[in-house]
Amino acid sequence: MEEMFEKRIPIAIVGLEQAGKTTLATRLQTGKFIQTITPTKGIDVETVEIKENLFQLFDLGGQKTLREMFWQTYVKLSQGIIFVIDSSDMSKLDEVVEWFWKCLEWNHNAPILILANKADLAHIEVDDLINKIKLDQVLQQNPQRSFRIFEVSMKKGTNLDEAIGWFSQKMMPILSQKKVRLRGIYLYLPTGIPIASHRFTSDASGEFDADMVPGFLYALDQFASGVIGPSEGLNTISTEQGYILTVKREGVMCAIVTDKESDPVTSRVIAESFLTYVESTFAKSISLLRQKGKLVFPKNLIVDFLKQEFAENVIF
Ligand SMILES: Nc1nc2c(ncn2[C@@H]2O[C@H](COP(=O)(O)OP(=O)(O)OP(=O)(O)O)[C@@H](O)[C@H]2O)c(=O)[nH]1
Ligand SMILES: [Mg+2]
Repeated sequence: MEEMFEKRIPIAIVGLEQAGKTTLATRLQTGKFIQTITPTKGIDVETVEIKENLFQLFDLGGQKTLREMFWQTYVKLSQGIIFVIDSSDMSKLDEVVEWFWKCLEWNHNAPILILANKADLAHIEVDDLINKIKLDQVLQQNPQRSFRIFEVSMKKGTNLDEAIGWFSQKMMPILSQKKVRLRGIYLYLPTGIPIASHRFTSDASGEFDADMVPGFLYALDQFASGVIGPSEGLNTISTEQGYILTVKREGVMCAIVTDKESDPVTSRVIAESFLTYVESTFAKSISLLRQKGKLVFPKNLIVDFLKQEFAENVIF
């Protein structure tokens, strides 16, 4: 039987507008070149399977306002970065370099695949690009970092297998080593109605009624949407003590509270997997809850799930 919930490795696809990010994401999903019709307006999230590993691709919009709004959060959260460059457009190179180095600063560890795209058009040579980006300085920042540049054409598919092959090899489950110390998990409806929760500590946070947490997060989300604008459903609240991370799906949400030593990427993967599991197993219960306010979930839902799926990651 196919596993119902699997760990997905988060990957940020970044690059300026028109670079070919969405073209890459669609190619990875469908295996073919599909002409994109519109620029990405925010973030598109796709799950793709590459060499038996599941990757969650964050296809980020490349327009300047979108870069400023979203890139940092997603680059930080990702375990791998794909930086796409339109090598046929010399006029934007300075901007490319600037944003490339911002990404490296935001995430010192993730492997980076650089794609010099549109090799089917007249384009800058890879060696010139390497000089321009100052790629030789990447290792000064972190001698352990994996990075490589490939000249590709997303349109023709040239060199893409090689590039993705290299990248997926670098991405082999880094995940299994990462640890998370959980304080609590909260499952709730997007309207803030609690479904299930589990708390792992009896410290200060224990003074809170667990059922209040979703309502509070809902209110906070509403507040943020009002002040900043609607969010795409993934937010991390970071405090000196730790993280509160919320993941939004259509019918259900999950918040994970961890200490600050915990790996936020792994926390997010746990939350995503948990939601996938809940959605696929309890779809009926969720709609019952939404319609009739009735609760029919197994008592140890959360702990059973964690022990079965993330025993090597979660410190109980
Ligand atoms: N000639 C050529 N055109 C390409 C290639 N890859 C992408 N394009 C075209 O470049 C344009 C932009 O591609 P997108 O994938 O939408 O670019 P993007 O990086 O997602 O852009 P934003 O969403 O605005 O950030 C589209 O018209 C693509 O068909 C390529 O390898 N060669
Ligand atoms: Mg796009």
